[in-house]
Amino acid sequence: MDHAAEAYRTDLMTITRYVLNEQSKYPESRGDFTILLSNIVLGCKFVCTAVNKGEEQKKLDVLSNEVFVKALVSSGRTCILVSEEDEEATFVELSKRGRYAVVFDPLDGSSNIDCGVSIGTIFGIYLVNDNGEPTLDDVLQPGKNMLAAGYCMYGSSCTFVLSTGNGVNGFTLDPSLGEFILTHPDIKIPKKGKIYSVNEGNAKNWDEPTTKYVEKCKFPKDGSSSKSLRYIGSMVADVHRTLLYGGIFLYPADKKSPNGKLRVLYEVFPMSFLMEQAGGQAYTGKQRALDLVPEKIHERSPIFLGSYDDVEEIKTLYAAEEKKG
Ligand code: FBP
Repeated sequence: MDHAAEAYRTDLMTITRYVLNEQSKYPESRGDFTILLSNIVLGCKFVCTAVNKGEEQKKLDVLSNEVFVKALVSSGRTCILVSEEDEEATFVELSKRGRYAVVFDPLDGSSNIDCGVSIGTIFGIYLVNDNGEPTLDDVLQPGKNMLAAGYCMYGSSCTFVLSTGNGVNGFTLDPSLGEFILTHPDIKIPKKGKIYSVNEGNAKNWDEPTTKYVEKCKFPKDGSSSKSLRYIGSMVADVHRTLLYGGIFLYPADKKSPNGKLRVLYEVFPMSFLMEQAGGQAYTGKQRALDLVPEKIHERSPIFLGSYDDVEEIKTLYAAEEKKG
């Protein structure tokens, strides 16, 4: 018997154990974050089951939003919530209030549900320092101030990817245990990738740097081989592949959508936080994505994220365009 393999197989690093280990590094910590995260994990397990039951889209969007809002409020650890599904922010009543602000998309890519394509939940967590009444300012802050971010992908397997600002780790749900087990420790995105991911259907409305970049991916003039196009149209699935295989995911601005499509607080920021923690980059066409200061809770922004060297190429094209003035 391979005792080492057996020992590894039986040494179950669940997500709760992982977060408790992280927490033990902060003696002053009261366990609030662990409790908050366990409620997010509970919400993901619920949605995973509902998705596998093949519930129809409309119902699942609403259902998953209700589950997350109730789980987050009942955790007693949150003060303000922003959900893609709710027009207004949710301010938690005083008796149930805690010190975390959570921004989330309960079911991203939901337009893909009915054809069984992978979809996901995306979230970001801010720590709200002042004990006064929570305000929108507690969430309208740069993504670099986030304490943690992650997503849960509902696909061939259910995968929970998390960063608490100390690298990125992936956990896979073991249905027999009902537990997320560490399967992808310390994820590092390759420095350069062979894949580009974009909805080329919008190409006629792109600006010059984006057009030039995608042209370079298809017809490189430096003798390197052309990149492969992979686009699922579900951000969690496209970003998950980019994180593991490398390359670049972009949803640029275009004449029809001058701010792109993806939302800053609960799509752009969490994915940019993870990308940077994994050694990649995230850029808006003008600045580092995590330096953005949103003015509205459902604000959109163009985004280019992925392998460091690939995003660097886009930045060079936009810098040249800016020089042209
Ligand atoms: P929703 O907010 O409507 O779910 O849209 C988000 C999303 O589906 C992302 O997951 C995906 O990256 C993008 O829209 C796909 O957009 P498009 O169909 O324009 O390429």
